[in-house]
Amino acid sequence: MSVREVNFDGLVGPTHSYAGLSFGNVASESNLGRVASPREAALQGLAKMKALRELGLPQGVLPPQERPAVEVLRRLGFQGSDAQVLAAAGDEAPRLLTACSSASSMWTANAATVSPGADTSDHRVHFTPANLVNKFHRAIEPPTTARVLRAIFPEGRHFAHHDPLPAVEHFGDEGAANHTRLCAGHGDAGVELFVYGKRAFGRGAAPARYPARQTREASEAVARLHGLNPARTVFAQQNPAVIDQGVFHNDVIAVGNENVLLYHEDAFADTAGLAAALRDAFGETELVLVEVPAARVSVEEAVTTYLFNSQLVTLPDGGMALVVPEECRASRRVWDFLGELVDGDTPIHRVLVQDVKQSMRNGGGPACLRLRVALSEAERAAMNRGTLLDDALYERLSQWVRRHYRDRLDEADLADPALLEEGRAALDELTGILGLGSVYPFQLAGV
Ligand code: SUG
Repeated sequence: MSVREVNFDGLVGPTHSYAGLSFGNVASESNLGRVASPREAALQGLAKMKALRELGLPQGVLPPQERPAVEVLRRLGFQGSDAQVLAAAGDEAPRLLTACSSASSMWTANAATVSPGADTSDHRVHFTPANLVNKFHRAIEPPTTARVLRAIFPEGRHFAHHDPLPAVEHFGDEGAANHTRLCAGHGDAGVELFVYGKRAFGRGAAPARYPARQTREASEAVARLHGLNPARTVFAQQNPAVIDQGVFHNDVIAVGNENVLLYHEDAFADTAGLAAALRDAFGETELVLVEVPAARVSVEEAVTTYLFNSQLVTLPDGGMALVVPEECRASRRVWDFLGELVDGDTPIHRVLVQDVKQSMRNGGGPACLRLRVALSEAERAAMNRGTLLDDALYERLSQWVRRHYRDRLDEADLADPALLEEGRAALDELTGILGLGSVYPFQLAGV
């Protein structure tokens, strides 16, 4: 098995907080103002990475971003020393400071869309960082995301990097959260499924209450940039009614792996049309479509438990496991459903429960926290391997978190210049640990 899927999880950053920044994301809005524990959040994330590695799966790490984003505050007119910029923003525009402090880059499913070499016309792995224009606190992520991805996967023979799409709503792009790759095996040419919330210019159906964060035009542009085969590329609209119930990304209501797609009955605008298009694009290979009826799990239960925001992974000895958040076990109906699923006749035979509560309270489940990159042996050899988790790196990162992270953080702490300094010291050490070179604004200033 020379091509393997590597999950790159985002390490939670030292400013993790509950700021109610994501309109349309029910958990984010309802936890506004709760005291957060950046340390616990980062350790929960690391524990998940370790658990996946213990299943025998390769695991990677993506670093957090520099926050508060002082350089963004400067672009918005705040002046003086870094401490003066923070103090002025905290006084005059506290919500702006909060947005510029979000640790939202932890949700690396939104970092980029990735197409492996088996799907692209030049056989390189293609990366397009998501522009995340729908939310200001996330729209400031792409420049650092792009630098980090380039530092890990050097542009050249094996890897191709594109610029994020133009940063306007017309091309709203949320990355892999709305992109699923289906294939016989990770090394085989796949079918890439792009799910969008609406068409630009509001043609056709669109949600009424909450925003559609991904446009069809954005998905089409990414597919073109990556040189995907049109016969093996499928575009499908998300059901606008579920966006209005809090399904702000498709990965909140569907998850796929190899030849299996697990999805809620109400996930798509035209499920029958999508099933036919996928079967057509898949050709000979057997496609397993597992539809969860609304009568078994309601959309509301899907949103509160994040059943579909689980990681569906192929185990080294065959068969698939579903890595679900603890909230699934707390729901009798969802837990019963999972019991039946693993005993049933789909390839999914195992459930692994992970506690990622700190992230869940901001609407980020296990699948949000990881970016999937299928890599051949040669590609794994060509990448920066310092980001691949082994026992030693897990230990080092856990200690690094314990040394640098605060145990509690609320909004009032964000203007504290000591927090900025602590964060920079931590990130400077981290880029050394991961062997990334200089990727942060504070490291690049004056270079
Ligand atoms: O973009 N939450 C993130 C959650 C992202 C989940 N990702 C996927 N489904 N793939 C978002 O809405 C909330 C931050 C706050 O409110 O403090 C936030 O950004």
